[in-house]
Amino acid sequence: MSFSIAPEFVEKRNAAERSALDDDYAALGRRLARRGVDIEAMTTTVAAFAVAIPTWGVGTGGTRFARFPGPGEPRGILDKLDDCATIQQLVRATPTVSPHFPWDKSTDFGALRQAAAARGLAFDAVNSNTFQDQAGQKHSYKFGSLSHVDRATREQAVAHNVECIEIGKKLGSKALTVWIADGSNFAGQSNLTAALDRYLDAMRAVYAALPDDWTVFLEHKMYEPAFYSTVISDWGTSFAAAQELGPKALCLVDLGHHAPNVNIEQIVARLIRFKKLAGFHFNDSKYGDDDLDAGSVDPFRLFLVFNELIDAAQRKAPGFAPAYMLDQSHNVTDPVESLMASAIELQRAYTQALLVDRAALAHAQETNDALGAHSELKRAFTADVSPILAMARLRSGGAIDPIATYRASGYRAEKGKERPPQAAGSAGIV
Ligand code: RM4
Ligand code: MN
Ligand code: MN
Repeated sequence: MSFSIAPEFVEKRNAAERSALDDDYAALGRRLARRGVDIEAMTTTVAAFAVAIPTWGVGTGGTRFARFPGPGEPRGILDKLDDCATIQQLVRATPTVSPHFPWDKSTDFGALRQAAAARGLAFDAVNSNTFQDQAGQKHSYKFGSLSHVDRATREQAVAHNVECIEIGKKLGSKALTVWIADGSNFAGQSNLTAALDRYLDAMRAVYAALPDDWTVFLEHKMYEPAFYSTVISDWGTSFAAAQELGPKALCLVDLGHHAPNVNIEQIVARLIRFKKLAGFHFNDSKYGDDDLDAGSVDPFRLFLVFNELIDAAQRKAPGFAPAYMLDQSHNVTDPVESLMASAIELQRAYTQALLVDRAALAHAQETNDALGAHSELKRAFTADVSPILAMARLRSGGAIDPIATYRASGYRAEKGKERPPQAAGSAGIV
């Protein structure tokens, strides 16, 4: 029997923290009521917020220099599901899991779907991987995959993506995320136009394999592992490609995949405007694709992204239904703790964005009151909404303080005993 945190343990911790929470919640409720905001309605909305956990996020990540594995790392997809279920048990905002293939390959995907359901989880978008060579693979991706100069290599990459769709159908997914590492390291190495043409041609074949109710998410990234140019380098290229492919192709925004100082929230607004926003890979960054924990470097930027999302949701922007996923690499923390903290940070930004008085903001904008408009955002951003988040968790059966509860449960130490270290694992991004 593998260890899991007993519900009674969570209840006991909650009971000890309950009266302080009730106090803080009542005080915040009074404060919000003065501005005509009903805290109860807010808590109900916040309790419905959900973000998918990436299976590769529950393993310890690494850099190109080293990886420092932690104790009790997941050995395969079932262990990963156990960790995801623990996150969901305590946080109650992460009911889905986004798998990556072939990392999460299984011999029986029907059984895998049931294994997830037995843990209260479902599968979100499936991710393909043509950025690594797999054992026994005929053609190497060293010089690209969907945009490779060699047709047979491109066909192999297309076949892998089609296989991911087939797997996703068995898992109950409705979307495929395609990120390619294709690009070049030297000026002149690649014909920039021809590489994009080959990508589009290959993606047309992937697109053709999508079931009617599926979408494909195109994920752009400016650099790494290719350092001179990447084929799908930015949101403009992603948008143009999605436009050419058709209505089922949408653009995914990974927060770490942009040029420094780019206005990400404006990109989000543009994609919403043109009905091409697929959703997000949330994380945070200081320099590039750092894959740091969401909200850990620039929580204001995260808030501004959610500000655009709430704006779109409230004005019922046509075609607006973004998928929320985390995509992080946890190198120095317990991944379960990082993912819990990140899900809470997203929920916090979401709640703060809900607090923006849209009518007051619009009035300030229309009267050219720049500071008034900005102050409206800052007022919402600086509100401490923690009691709403904790109450939403408590009412959904989660923990008032997920990280403290997790630490006190001894989960990681138990997993350390159950899951002896492996020589090489599929966990994490290395
Ligand atoms: C990439 C990108 C993809 C993720 C891989 C592991 O930088 O963010 O979404 O699948 O990393
Ligand atoms: Mn990503
Ligand atoms: Mn990335």
